[in-house]
Amino acid sequence: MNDLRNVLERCGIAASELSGGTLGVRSAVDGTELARLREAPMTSMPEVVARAAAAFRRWREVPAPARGELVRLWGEELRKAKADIGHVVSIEVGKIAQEGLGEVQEGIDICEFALGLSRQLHGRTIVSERPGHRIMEQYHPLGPVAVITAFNFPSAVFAWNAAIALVCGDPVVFKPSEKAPLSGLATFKALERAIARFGDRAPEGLAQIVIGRKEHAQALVDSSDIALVSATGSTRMGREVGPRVAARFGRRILELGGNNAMIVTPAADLDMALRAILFSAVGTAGQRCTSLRRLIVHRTVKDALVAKLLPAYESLRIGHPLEQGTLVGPLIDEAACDTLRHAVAEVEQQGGRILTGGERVLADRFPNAFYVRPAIADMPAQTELVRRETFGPLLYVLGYDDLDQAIAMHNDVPQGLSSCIFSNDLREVERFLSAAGSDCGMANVNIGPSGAEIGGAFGGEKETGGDRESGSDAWKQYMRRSTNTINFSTELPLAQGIEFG
Ligand code: UN1
Repeated sequence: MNDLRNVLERCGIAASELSGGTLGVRSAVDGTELARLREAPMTSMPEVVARAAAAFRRWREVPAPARGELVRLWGEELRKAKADIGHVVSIEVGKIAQEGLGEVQEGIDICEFALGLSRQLHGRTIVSERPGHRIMEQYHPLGPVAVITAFNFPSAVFAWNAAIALVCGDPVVFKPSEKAPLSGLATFKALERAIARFGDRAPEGLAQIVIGRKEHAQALVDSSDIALVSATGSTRMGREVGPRVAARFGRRILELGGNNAMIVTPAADLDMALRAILFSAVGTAGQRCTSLRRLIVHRTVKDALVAKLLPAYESLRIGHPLEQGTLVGPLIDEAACDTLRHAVAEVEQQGGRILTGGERVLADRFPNAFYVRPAIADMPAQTELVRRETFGPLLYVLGYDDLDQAIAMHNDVPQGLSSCIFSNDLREVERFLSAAGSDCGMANVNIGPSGAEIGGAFGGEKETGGDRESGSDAWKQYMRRSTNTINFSTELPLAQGIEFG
């Protein structure tokens, strides 16, 4: 506990900030209360938004490459604080050390990406049908961006959004998950240090954090001064946020549920598949949006693969996430454990069989925390249970006979985030990547569905929300496009050849 206090202090969070409030923060590792943070009064929400709107009017006039300097400094601060923030993530949400550090590294990576981007916010030049005319497009800053994040990536998802928003000229208002506000706060403090180093060109209110709950998020969602709401969480949350933002014609980026699958064909390297399955199904205790949940295996290799998987699952070291050798930490809380236990109980009701795992473990050592043994369930078909996202380490195994049948099964779920195929057969791989293949936002070959790099666009289709964030051209959603037609002739010809008068 004292150790954590020191780490938090090095992250810029004073001891006085950690007590006296109404938002209790618990460690997923052992259930101890880490802090009682003060929530932003609801009456302050209009001021928060007004400050962001005022900051926007100044920030949009700072040239983009100068804005890039700010994210460069943020990246530096994150580098310096990497071990500390990673530690906070581990203690707060229970990620193993490597994954806590990896999360901060995603933040560093996106800062570097955004720095380069700050000199590449290009529009196009378009030929005009009229003589002496030219058409061009420009991308302008959009306005304040609200970033609403989930517990499972309490640091990185804020960084993905904020780094891009800031170089695009948009102030940010960050509402971290109430289950993981400390990791968010530590990441935010690093941004504040960067802003202090950046100096006067950063307007007051450029980056704000709102510690609070659902109603705080709702106030941002409903505010017409918030130009873009980027929200990560459940499909249930997205169903509420999407229509509310749409009702005021705001923009939104929704990153919702995933039900990610791997197809393993007879042409797969099974040992590689095995390693990929382990990381993507049990990493972060199965609590990534991109976690592997469905294994669709050709019947000729299914038994062989399962025979390799079972001993690997049974030897997984489950425990305190910061102990050497631990591969699986705790679930976030009791509710998550109950959901998993219910799903495990439903497996048999739906004609399946639990092959291993699913039980709570370490309850003696950690009576107030929730560790489970990762589970594998053999399912006769893609039942209602399998089609639903259960946010934990429960992997369904399904058999298939031909690839098109496997792809149909793969796509026959409401979610569409990430997917992959293990095969060394070019035809199978290309079929999976083709228009008739995986319908997900991400489709991988010979790697698992999780652990995407920041350089690609991240997001998915269907109930995942349909939007993209992070790399590639996802930045365009954080800007508004202006199409400009310029006449440098002495005539005034009309488009479409129209004669007027
Ligand atoms: C999430 O689970 O919300 O691709 C984000 C991954 C990570 C990000 C996951 N880079 O698994």
